[in-house]
Amino acid sequence: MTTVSAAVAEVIGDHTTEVFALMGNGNAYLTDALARQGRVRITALRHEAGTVASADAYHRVSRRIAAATTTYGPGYTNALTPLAEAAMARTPLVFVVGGEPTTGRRPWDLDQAALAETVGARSLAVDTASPRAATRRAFEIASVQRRPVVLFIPYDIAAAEAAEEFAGWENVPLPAPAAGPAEGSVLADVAAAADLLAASRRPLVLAGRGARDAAGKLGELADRIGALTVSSAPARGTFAGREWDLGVCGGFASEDSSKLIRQADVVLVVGAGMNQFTTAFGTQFSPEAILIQIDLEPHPTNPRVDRFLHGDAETITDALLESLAPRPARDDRWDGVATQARGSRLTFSRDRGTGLAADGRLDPRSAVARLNDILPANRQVVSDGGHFIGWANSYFDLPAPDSLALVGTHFQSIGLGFPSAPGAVRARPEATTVVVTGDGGGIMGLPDLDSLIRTARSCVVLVFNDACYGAEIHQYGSRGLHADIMQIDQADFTKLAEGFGAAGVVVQTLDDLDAAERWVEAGARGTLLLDLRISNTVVAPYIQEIIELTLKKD
Ligand SMILES: Cc1ncc(C[n+]2csc(CCOP(=O)(O)OP(=O)(O)O)c2C)c(N)n1
Repeated sequence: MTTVSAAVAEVIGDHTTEVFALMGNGNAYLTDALARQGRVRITALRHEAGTVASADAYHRVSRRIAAATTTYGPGYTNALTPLAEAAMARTPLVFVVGGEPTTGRRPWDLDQAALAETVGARSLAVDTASPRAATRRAFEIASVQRRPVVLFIPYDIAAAEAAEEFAGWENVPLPAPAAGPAEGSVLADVAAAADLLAASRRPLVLAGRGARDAAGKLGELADRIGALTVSSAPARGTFAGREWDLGVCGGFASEDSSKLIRQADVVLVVGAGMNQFTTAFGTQFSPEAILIQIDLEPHPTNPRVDRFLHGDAETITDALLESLAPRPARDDRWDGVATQARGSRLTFSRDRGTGLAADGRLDPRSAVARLNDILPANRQVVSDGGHFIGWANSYFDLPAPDSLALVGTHFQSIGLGFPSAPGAVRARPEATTVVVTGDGGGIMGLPDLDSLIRTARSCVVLVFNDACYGAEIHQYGSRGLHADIMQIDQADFTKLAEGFGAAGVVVQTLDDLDAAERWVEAGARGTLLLDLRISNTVVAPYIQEIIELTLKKD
């Protein structure tokens, strides 16, 4: 006999090789079936947040779909924060959860479908008649609509016999992707956008994660019209090694790059959501600049957009290339204004600090600048949220697109660094994974430091340990709010890492980073945690911008 859970597991195995799981009453038969069928790799997480966060990170890095699974009730609610993040980030994933019995709710059952809807996910429940078709439909909806889908297996039918399938679910129409403008109007928009780009004196191409497949063509387009290129933080690496690239756009841009970005008169924004980081809270582009956005979203994602082209990046870039005549190649793009951008020299014109800050603690800029030189070039970064994101985001070279997973930024959640890291490790096992977190977010996501250490072949954890919730100190402590609640007792993360079986080093001076050099020389194997005892007196420029904007509003 095939149980409902075994039928669901079969279809999961048809769609993915990766399942991120924590078991309980609601999914015990499913995890059993997955393990017995042996078609997927099951990565065990220690907190349910990690199941969904890892499936999300797996997709962000590999662009392939993964599944997550937890029990019902508290297992499910524990995963709601990363589920909201995945929905906001438009990450396709299937999250299989125990559901209320078909006979009705028990005292401890919640309206789980309503919770899914509240956080922006779709949901459906399997039945005994067509569990395979329902599971297939869940994967289809996730892929077509680019969103997480929660698939409930009602508790009382998890181990019941699954019928031979009948076509029921195939007859339920698949929800269409959100509609955009009609085809003819897109062509007219392409022609208008091409005219604007052709007439531009200082064109700039800004690539986001949605531009990955169009990266080569966008480079061609930039050369054809004499544009500079730049990318959003998560898309860093899109133009790696290209001349005339300004690195990252917005709050994490180097000062020199930022000045040039502000001089662009036409900005072609491709597959970038233009959030507050990319736009540096609205200050990154000249108020006179014309913004043209190409995106899969049906509507512009920022009110600054002047022209919107709905569609996929590659197709529309092709159409633009067809419409744009080459300009004579020039070594002085932007009429000579941008010659410093040649050879990407601007990206790392950064202040490296002097090792220690005035209070005697480590200067984070000096530490990341040295680590950028030490750590293997084949690397990917997984980042938690907090003040510290300014450091790795600004100072680390990344080799290729999708080398930075920032799970948490869409929902503005901290604490998802460790939970998402195992997913990134599974997606790119050959790279050294560099996980960056604060002491606040690190402690919040601590259970899955264990999962990370168990999973990673080559991993460095950087804890920006300033013994406080730094972002809050800078934003609210600086305005006179009581700061006691913003402090964190000095934690020793090396002891925590050792408890989970990894090596750790407390880093108080730049010389202490020699340990990282030795680790790399020895083959960069296993997990090394560097507990960076940084000063909270060095404030990242992007936070400075937030403070200044808030002060202006007050
Ligand atoms: C889940 C969640 N809780 C609280 C916050 C509010 N918050 C934003 S940044 C931050 C401080 C983060 O501290 P830490 O991880 O130590 O990094 P730091 O800011 O010190 O670099 C807090 C509490 C949030 N964004 N998400």
